[in-house]
Amino acid sequence: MKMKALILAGLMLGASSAQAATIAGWDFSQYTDGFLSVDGATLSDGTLDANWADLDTVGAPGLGAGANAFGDLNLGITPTGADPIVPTSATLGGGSLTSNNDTPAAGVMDFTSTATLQADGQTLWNDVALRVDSALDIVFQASLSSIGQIGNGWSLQLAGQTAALGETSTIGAALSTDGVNFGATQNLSVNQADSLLVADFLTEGDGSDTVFIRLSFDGVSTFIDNVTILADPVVATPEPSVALLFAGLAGLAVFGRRK
Ligand SMILES: [Ca+2]
Ligand SMILES: [Ca+2]
Repeated sequence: MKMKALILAGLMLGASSAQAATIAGWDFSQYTDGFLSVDGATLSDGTLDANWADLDTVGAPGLGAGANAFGDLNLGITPTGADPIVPTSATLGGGSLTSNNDTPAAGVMDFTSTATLQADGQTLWNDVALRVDSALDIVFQASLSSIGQIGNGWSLQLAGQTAALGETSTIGAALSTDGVNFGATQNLSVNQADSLLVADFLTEGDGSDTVFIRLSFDGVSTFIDNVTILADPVVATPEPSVALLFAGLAGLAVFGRRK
């Protein structure tokens, strides 16, 4: 019986989860309307923590406090006050984009859960999207390393819209596992409609606990919002030698109890 239980536990350890989780998400609501400042503080260093993460268990699960351990945004610029990236409520529909609202926590809690977000530690909540006005790159990093897991089936979802009626733009989305070498580039087409954009990286990045996704903008003014990086999180399987060691220790424990 004990051996059966051990085998069953081993099978469960190796099993993958059934559904993709939002590893890290950004709604940009920490930014001040019109300026790259965070929670009313002075201009930041061009980085922003994720404020959504399905696997966050601190306080309210899935968002706010604790979510920062799962993701970082790097704008690639040092904010100066006259930046080509502007948090703005002056979108075509006003305020945040609404596409991709229901991605976090598989729709259980969505990007409109602002009261919960603030109750879980976020000081300000501003109804803004990011407007990108120049040809530049922004890199989003998502990581499961804080909980010792790896991800398979990495993908990106975000809401996108051009800043002027009748305009079209293209966002290139590329994946990296080291933050240096990017590949598997996919082109996302943006138009005046607030639309869900998806880049599925299939097996690129499988088995990695951390991925970097670079968005390359073409210079046409474009809004983005509710950026999410998803994957199937899996408990990292020990190396064979480590697994054998654990099996040996388990055998010793059983033997010890029988004595
Ligand atoms: Ca939380
Ligand atoms: Ca927003």
